[in-house]
Amino acid sequence: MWQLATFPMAWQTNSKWLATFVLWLFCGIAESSTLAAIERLPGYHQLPSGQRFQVELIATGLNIPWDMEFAADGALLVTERPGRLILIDAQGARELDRISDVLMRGEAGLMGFALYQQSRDQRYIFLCYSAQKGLFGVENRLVKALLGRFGLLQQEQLLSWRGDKFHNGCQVAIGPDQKLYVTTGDATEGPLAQQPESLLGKVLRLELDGSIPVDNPIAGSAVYSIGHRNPQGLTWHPGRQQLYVVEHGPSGFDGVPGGDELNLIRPGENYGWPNINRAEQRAGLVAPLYWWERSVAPAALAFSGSEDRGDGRGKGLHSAEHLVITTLVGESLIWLELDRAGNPLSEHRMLHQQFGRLRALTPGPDGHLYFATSNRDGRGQPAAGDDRILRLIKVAR
Ligand SMILES: [Ca+2]
Repeated sequence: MWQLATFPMAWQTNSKWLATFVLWLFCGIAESSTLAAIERLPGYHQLPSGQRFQVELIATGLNIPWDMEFAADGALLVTERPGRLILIDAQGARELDRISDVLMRGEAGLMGFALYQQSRDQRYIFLCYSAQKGLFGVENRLVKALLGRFGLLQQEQLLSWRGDKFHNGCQVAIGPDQKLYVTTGDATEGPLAQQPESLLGKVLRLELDGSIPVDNPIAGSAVYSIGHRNPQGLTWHPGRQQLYVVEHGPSGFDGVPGGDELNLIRPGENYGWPNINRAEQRAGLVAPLYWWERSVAPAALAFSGSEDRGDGRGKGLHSAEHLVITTLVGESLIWLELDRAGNPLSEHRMLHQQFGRLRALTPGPDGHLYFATSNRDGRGQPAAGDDRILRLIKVAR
């Protein structure tokens, strides 16, 4: 008998990955969404290719949503930076749990997470958050827990490292290789990002039990790449399986403001912070794939699939794809068009200043792109209903 639980995990995850991508590729006007919309907002948003979108409101009244991911059963999980884990399903939104030792200070708090469906009945969550260390210190923690119907069970700390009021990174995702990837910030001490023995200013890679993968670039170390300032978004190209990371550039005290980066991450490479910035070149350091002169504060990113720019039948050299990036300062969804080799071609800003600061972002199992505002984070101007979760719906041209 056909049972999902009997398939090996790698098959399930890779196929889910592919299914999401394929759905997004081919759904024109998909209405098979699992989450009911509160309302479809008036107005259309168009890409230069002519593809049109509308925005639907999914949830209101959240408090600084930081990360979102759909579970295998179609429920949407959301972290709120003050420490709550929210579950949204067909019955609406409810608090699933509250992480008791979260410290919210400055930019710190409960941040990224990733889900792992071990079997039909057993699913895990990996959480990254800040906690108090000593009297005045901040520590970031990576915690694994069983995700039960009524909250977290069997919490286990896999790793901890020094945090700060600012620059904590703290995004988590599981790669197509079934490893756990975690971003860490420089905790406002740039030179630490250049020290391979420090866990700060890095992309880390771990096994799902917290041990160090044997094929990591530095033997016995979780460090996967170095020289990052404050990376908070990561995703993989669904076909090439390459890792893309966005990070915040300097904000004045540590360099000329601006210079936010998109990097293509390769194991063992040095992405240059704080020694190079923007398009500067230096031997042994990797310049960004793309960067922004004026700060947009890129928060999260996801691939959207192909947009046919050619003859309408998906043929020829004109087929391209987009990386969609939420921005906080930029208050928009950036659509970065890439050619087939992954080189950035053009940038289009959508929803500019319509919803304020945008952070959390995830593709849905319905093929739509879900994103959330971050207007209650102390740097925004909350509107009625903020913070909100929204979704972008493709509509017929
Ligand atoms: Ca995540």
